[in-house]
Amino acid sequence: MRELYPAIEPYLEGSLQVSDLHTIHFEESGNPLGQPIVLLHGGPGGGCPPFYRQYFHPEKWRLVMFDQRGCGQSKPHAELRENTTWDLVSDIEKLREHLGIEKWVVFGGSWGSTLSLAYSQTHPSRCLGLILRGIFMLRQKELRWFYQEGASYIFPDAWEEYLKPIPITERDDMIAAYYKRLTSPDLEVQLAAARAWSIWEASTSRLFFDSELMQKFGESEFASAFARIECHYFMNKGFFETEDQLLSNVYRIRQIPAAIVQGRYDVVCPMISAWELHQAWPEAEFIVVPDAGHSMSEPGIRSALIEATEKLVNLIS
Ligand code: STX
Repeated sequence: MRELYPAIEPYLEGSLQVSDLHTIHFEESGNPLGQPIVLLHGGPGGGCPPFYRQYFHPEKWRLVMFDQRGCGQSKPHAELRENTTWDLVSDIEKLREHLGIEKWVVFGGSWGSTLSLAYSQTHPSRCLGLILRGIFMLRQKELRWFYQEGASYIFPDAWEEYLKPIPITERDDMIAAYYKRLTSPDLEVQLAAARAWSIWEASTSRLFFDSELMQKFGESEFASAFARIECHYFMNKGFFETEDQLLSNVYRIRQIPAAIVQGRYDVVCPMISAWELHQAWPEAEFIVVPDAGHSMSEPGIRSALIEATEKLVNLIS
């Protein structure tokens, strides 16, 4: 089993204005002369906690992390305007150019895998490699499973709490019902919905219940960005042109060295999506962790990610 690398501090932090409205916060850590890698966090709306740095060998990598529009330390907080997948793809390019990086490895889990696929399929020549975890392609069947019916059969107790803010008459479309509340002018209504939405995801992310995660997801700052931004992207079907866009465009990235890491018991992003991606992209290394759920902190996932990252840096160096 691989353990996290020791905690490190960034050697550079900054913000980049990416539109009239949005400024994103970024940082660099590790080795300024190492292989460049960009980490795309989940949600959308999840932000980058400092421990994410510890997945990367600090002498081998030049790690770039940033908070996507509206979350973490990016401003304005929880903003939904000018916030689409394609805005984020263009932010990644702006950041790459700003930092003077020609090509980099792209590392992303969950929504981070969605965005990694969208980015690499748009700018394949900028990608040295891809490490994807907990595959999510934002299709209706994935949203339906987690937010409407499916995951509810595995976590009926947590589901009860997720149902609570929504009256019975509106429960046939939970995402739409949540969207209404998450964008309500009444901030109390917004916050109650944001907390319940976020706690549902925290309750189901791990094989074993984690009270620390529950606490973080229940905090109002975190929950309002996470829930509002996720729900906004899901209402808009990820801003994709077709349901299967990320699968149909795999041909654009097949030549890029890649690893797909998936927990067998991932309830948030069930393995069917990783499996379909693997079938469309047999060249990518496919690693199924037999005793893990969704979270990148689970021991088996953590270990597989560190190993895949180590293997890739040796391949490209
Ligand atoms: N959203 C899954 C996702 O991307 C459907 C995600 N879930 N939790 C996270 O991201 C964080 C741990 C980044 C908050």
